[in-house]
Amino acid sequence: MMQEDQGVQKVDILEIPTLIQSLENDGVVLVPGYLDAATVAEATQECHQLFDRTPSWAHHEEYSVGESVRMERANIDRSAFPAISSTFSRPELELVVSTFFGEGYIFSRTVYAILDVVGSTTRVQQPHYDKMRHLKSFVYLTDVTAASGPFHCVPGSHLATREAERENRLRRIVPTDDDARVLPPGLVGRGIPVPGKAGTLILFDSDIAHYAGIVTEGERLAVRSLSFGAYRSETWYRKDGTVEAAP
Ligand SMILES: O=C(O)CCC(=O)C(=O)O
Ligand SMILES: [Fe+2]
Repeated sequence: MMQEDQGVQKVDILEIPTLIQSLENDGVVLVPGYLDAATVAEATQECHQLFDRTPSWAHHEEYSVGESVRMERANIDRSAFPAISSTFSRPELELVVSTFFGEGYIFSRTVYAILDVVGSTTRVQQPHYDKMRHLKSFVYLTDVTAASGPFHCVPGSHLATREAERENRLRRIVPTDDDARVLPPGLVGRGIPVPGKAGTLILFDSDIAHYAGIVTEGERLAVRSLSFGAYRSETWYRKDGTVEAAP
């Protein structure tokens, strides 16, 4: 285990038991140096290719000022995008996901490449938890400081959210975007920034209260993948009774 810093534990990707324990206790853990400099550079090029010449298997999303491309990992052309595809296919990452979720886990199903710049405004800048629970693998491709809109979270808050969603989940109901912005009491204003060098991996349980910081200087490039437990293979519904298809 590496040192603790502002409440977010830093762990090596190979230290599975420590990593899982941090995820269970805190809902978040940091893996500095998950990607080496060469892979960061290669993944950065690949992101710009995704933004500028979006392949047919990827979706260029509406995104304020900045860029967002979503894709299913299974569809990624691995020979043209080796760095991004390998980042989310590494056996050591899969071991984290399989240990975390157990049988029926769904590994790095959906992948996003997102560029935030000065002036980017998105709903995820509001404190929230994610509607469909997942384990997020969030990799910074630029050095992220307080000025470049770091990820923020409230360590430990995933337990309160999980409790708040318990009844919904028993009935396989996902909350609305608005519901997922009503945080259990005591969490408001308690988010801490999670800065990191390019190549840092943040793993978090999406039940944690979290939000994106606002970029005031420079830009923040990041790729992320969503992994799920067996529950994601069931049919989930919105509150109005329609089927929830979103990632
Ligand atoms: O961009 C960020 O820092 C947080 C984004 C977010 O809400 C998420 O990945 O679920
Ligand atoms: Fe989120």
